Amino acid sequence: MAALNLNLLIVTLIYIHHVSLAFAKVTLNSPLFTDTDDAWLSPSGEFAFGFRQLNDNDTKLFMVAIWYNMIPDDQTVVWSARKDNKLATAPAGSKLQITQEGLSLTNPKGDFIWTASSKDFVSEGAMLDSGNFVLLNGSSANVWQSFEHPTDTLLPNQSLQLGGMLTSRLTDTNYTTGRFQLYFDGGNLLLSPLAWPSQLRYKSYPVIDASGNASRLLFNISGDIYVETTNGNRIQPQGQKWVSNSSSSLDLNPEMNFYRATLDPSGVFTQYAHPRNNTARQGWIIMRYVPDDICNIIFDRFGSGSCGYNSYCDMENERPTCNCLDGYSLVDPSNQFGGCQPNFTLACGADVQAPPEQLYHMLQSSRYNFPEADYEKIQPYTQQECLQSCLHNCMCAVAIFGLDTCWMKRLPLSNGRVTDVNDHHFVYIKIRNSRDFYPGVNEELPPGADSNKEDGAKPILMGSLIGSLVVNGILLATVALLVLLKPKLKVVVPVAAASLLETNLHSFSYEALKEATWGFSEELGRGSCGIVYKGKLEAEDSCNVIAVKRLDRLAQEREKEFRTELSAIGKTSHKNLVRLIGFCDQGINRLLVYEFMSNGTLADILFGHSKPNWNTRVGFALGIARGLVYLHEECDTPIIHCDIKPQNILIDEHFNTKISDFGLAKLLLSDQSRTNTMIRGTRGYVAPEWFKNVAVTVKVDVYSFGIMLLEIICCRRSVVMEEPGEEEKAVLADWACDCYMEGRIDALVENDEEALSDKERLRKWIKIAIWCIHENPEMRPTIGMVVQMLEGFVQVSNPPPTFTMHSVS
Ligand SMILES: *[C@@H]1O[C@H](CO)[C@@H](O)[C@H](O)[C@H]1NC(C)=O
Ligand SMILES: *[C@@H]1O[C@H](CO)[C@@H](O)[C@H](O)[C@H]1NC(C)=O
Ligand SMILES: *[C@@H]1O[C@H](CO)[C@@H](O)[C@H](O)[C@H]1NC(C)=O
Ligand SMILES: *[C@@H]1O[C@H](CO)[C@@H](O)[C@H](O)[C@H]1NC(C)=O
Ligand SMILES: *[C@@H]1O[C@H](CO)[C@@H](O)[C@H](O)[C@H]1NC(C)=O
Ligand SMILES: *[C@@H]1O[C@H](CO)[C@@H](O)[C@H](O)[C@H]1NC(C)=O
Ligand SMILES: *[C@@H]1O[C@H](CO)[C@@H](O)[C@H](O)[C@H]1NC(C)=O
Ligand SMILES: *[C@@H]1O[C@H](CO)[C@@H](O)[C@H](O)[C@H]1NC(C)=O
Ligand SMILES: *[C@@H]1O[C@H](CO)[C@@H](O)[C@H](O)[C@H]1NC(C)=O
Ligand SMILES: CC(=O)N[C@H]1CO[C@H](CO)[C@@H](O)[C@@H]1O
Repeated sequence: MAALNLNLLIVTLIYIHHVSLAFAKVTLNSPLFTDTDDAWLSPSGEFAFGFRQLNDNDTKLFMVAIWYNMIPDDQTVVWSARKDNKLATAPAGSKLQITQEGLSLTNPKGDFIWTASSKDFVSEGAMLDSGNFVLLNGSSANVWQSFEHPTDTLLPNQSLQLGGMLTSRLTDTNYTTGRFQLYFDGGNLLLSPLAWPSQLRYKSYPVIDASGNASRLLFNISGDIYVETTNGNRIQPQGQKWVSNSSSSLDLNPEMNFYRATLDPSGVFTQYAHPRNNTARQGWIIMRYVPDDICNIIFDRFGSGSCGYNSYCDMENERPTCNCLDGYSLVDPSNQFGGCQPNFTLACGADVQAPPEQLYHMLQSSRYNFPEADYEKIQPYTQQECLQSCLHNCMCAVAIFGLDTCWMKRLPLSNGRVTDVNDHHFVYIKIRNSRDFYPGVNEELPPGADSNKEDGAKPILMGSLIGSLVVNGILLATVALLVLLKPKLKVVVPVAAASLLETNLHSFSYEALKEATWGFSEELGRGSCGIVYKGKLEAEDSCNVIAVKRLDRLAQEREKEFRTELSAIGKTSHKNLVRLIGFCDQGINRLLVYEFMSNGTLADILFGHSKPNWNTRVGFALGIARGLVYLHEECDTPIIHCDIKPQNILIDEHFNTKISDFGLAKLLLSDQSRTNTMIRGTRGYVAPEWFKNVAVTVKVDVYSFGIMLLEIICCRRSVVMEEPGEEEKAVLADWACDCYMEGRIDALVENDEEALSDKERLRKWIKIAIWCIHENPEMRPTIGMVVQMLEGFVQVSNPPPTFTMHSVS
């Protein structure tokens, strides 16, 4: 809200200092332009008519408006030009002028944006002290007046005729037409939410029930507001918050106060007062309003209700406010009525096959309800059963439990409102766990969580939103990194090809990277292409840890390709790929700057002291496969990794797998003989076609993935020196094929209870791995197919028995 007020202030401040011309009457052909700050003022100077810049510096758009011109700091707009009930916006350079035909707004090219036309010839215009802008004919009769085309506000001495209506604006500072309308229908004054863009009116609420006899709504000159009926009666709005003059202390005095009545962005029709003597600077005061409680009045099967979707309405300080559910945030942060969205994905089919307990928790709340969002009502049911059902149902976003009944609710949630707090109303919101996907790895569960899985107890976290904050923090950090990198670091002027500029890669100077890595002092590891160092990029108010890879010298003819290759890598962006932040290409130095992954490589984890549990490994395999699908099938040009192995898979702090070093193998391996490559230690992962005279395709990665999938399943390296007598196990691929053919896959995961209890998947995944390591590349599935099989969407046929002959030499 502070931001909104500030914006309002900025806009109004601009205007207050510049309005200069004062005309009571406006003659023909004396135009106003957007680029001057002139306006047409009323004789007293109280009201002004002219251009107002929309609160948006980028696009420089303007509207035509009437505003209070004498209230310092608050030049409240009371009218704006609308066409088909939509705000007429004018680009810079537009012109507003009165001609014989009427009032016209034209863009710099002379096209009409908006007109107020009259059948009579117009001879002049006038901004009146009442706030009415009028066009007059030769005998000074009104032929057009702004009072007859109200937008969202009525002023004293203005009336709303039977065909008229008020339509709210979107927010206090955004004059685009909003969601509510006040209008006459069947002789009564009604309020309805609107369905954009057709402006269909949803279910209406009577603001003034005149038994069908209303003839107009009058804001009389003394400041009172009522409907006049056909037979001369006056009927006040009905509601406890609409105090009428006679019955109470309401003190109407137009000599002392300005008045206005506005259909607010929230849908509340409110009468405001502002003292004319503004020494107190207290702003507009709410005098009275109708309906009393819009939060509960607006209710329909269609539309979002009084607030936007996924938010609930509450009356606070005489105003409705819209609040997002915990874990949700505003779709448009500047519009509290615009609805909320979850901070996480919540959808069927969007998840890996992990138990929902590991992905979500149910946050308990109590105060509100969404009466129209139910899709299931289960009765009788217990509270525990209710929240379990919601947790396990991918469609369920919120569960409400009362007495013995469970209501399951789906998105988008509508008609959100606060309910009376009682002991029999429980709200459970499904929220994504912070440690994306596999908290089981990390035994520390947040406080209040019940970690005992055996008896079916559930991780219900009370009030803990740390999760999404952490995830978002990381997102923000990434953005901040990109934004902050620029100013402080010595960025070498890129002499790069246009293709590199399309990426977000930063070109670093060698000196900058040397400094960032403390002179290449902290070695993180040695890969096939070079040595990796830890480093830190310091920006104004943050610092970011990076990994800098210093590449071995490239062969002469490869130098050219370096940038081409980089531009392909630089454009990649996937959650299972390590992000390349920038590079250095200076003299003989070739360095790559990556985001730093805190938790080492898959090899460290897989072959380390304690085995990661089965579900974690399942997640690892799926993540890697998805990253490969992206490289092979979703990039502009397919990227073959050529060196898939656990040492090249990094793990971030949320236990997501990230493929690293992609795209480089091609660059770096080609000047070495293939024999060398094999000797370099990736033996066991290399597809047989490397040794033959056939083209190397994306299928080499599928082969390596197959080997790695076996390693992930079995938690052991692809080739090990076995004890005498155990030689059959030395080469994992052969051993796995043997075990599969002989029907003893249990041996592959000996003692891994979790894997053994997921036997179906175990068998299927071993079959997939065997298909992946088929001798003939054409027989191997594509990685996209592999993902579908891993996820269980596609049947896996039995691999042919020839596989038993498979061998890595
Ligand atoms: C007003 O809101 C509309 C709809 O959200 C948006 O397109 C427009 O840019 C906003 N205008 C300003 C000035 O913020
Ligand atoms: C908009 O532009 C004005 C004048 O150039 C400037 O003073 C103001 O700070 C800008 N506002 C925003 C929000 O950028
Ligand atoms: C101006 O309008 C009034 C009312 O419509 C009409 O009586 C009068 O003749 C018009 N005068 C001129 C000069 O058109
Ligand atoms: C009020 O409106 C009437 C016509 O609707 C007009 O004749 C009168 O001059 C107005 N009074 C003031 C003070 O503006
Ligand atoms: C509305 O008009 C009808 C018929 O003209 C009359 O019977 C009824 O009393 C009127 N109601 C009000 C509230 O004036
Ligand atoms: C305005 O309405 C109030 C209350 O209905 C009434 O007392 C007052 O006389 C009206 N003023 C005029 C100018 O009609
Ligand atoms: C409305 O209130 C004002 C000031 O309290 C008083 O002068 C006026 O007579 C009242 N009108 C009615 C209709 O009660
Ligand atoms: C405005 O109010 C202040 C104090 O309330 C008073 O001193 C001042 O004279 C008033 N000004 C006018 C123009 O009434
Ligand atoms: C996510 O949700 C939390 C809690 O509702 C909120 O505070 C935070 O701003 C949201 N973050 C984003 C990036 O939407
Ligand atoms: C450096 C680092 O963040 N290591 C973490 C890796 O993951 C384990 C388990 O979640 C953490 O305990 C380590 O702190």
